[in-house]
Amino acid sequence: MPRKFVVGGNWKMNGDKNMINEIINNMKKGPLDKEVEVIIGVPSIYLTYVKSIVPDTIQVAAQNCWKVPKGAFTGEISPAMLKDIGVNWVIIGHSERRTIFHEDDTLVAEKVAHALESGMKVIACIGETLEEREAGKTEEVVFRQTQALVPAIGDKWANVVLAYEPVWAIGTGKTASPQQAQDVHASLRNWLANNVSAQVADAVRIQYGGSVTAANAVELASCADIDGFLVGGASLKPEFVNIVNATK
Ligand code: G2H
Repeated sequence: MPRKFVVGGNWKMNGDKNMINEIINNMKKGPLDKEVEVIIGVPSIYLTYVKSIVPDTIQVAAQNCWKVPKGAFTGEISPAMLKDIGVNWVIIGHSERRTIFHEDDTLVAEKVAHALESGMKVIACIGETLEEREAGKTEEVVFRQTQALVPAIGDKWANVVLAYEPVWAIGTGKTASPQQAQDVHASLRNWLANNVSAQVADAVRIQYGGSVTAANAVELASCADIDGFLVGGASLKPEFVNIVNATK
């Protein structure tokens, strides 16, 4: 079965109500390719507001969550709370969480496991730093990050999208070339075939993330193993519509 193209917008810690209204109005005008799954990652404080103004065709994600349902974890939100307000997707393990907030492979895996057990869908992020790429360790790093997720995901791969985001390409204006991205996506799929199953390798969608824009999206989208994007800066701009429509 062909993999459905999936484009996520990761607003990060950006936006206010005025800006959100503009972004959503622009997406409503679109038109957005109906064959593409669209998920916007919204700051937690605006999730309820965004849910109240988006059409059902646009799904909403949190950008993080904690690893248990409730308790003394000041400042955190749980998958149970997200589900309570109708949010079914969460981005976990973004490199900004891993780097700035020191989330390691183990914590990321625990969060993924709990989110999936709670019935949520997860965009799980992986990717190497520039130093790791230059040391020839790209595959070692992304395989290690993915390996940590395997027991956490168990048999719930249908509810997971992998986002390959080379850290050196995030918010830097430096995009991985289509060949660089395709090579890593193909290696990941091969690793999944050998370490999980051929069925999972074939079915799981792998997004590319890192300075995706309307100008580079079409070429990246034409690569065989790139099944969508996780878009940061450009998801706040009107060009997000063009990125969603990159396979048209
Ligand atoms: C990578 C991406 C979105 P940007 O972090 O997750 O951001 O497109 O701004 O590089």
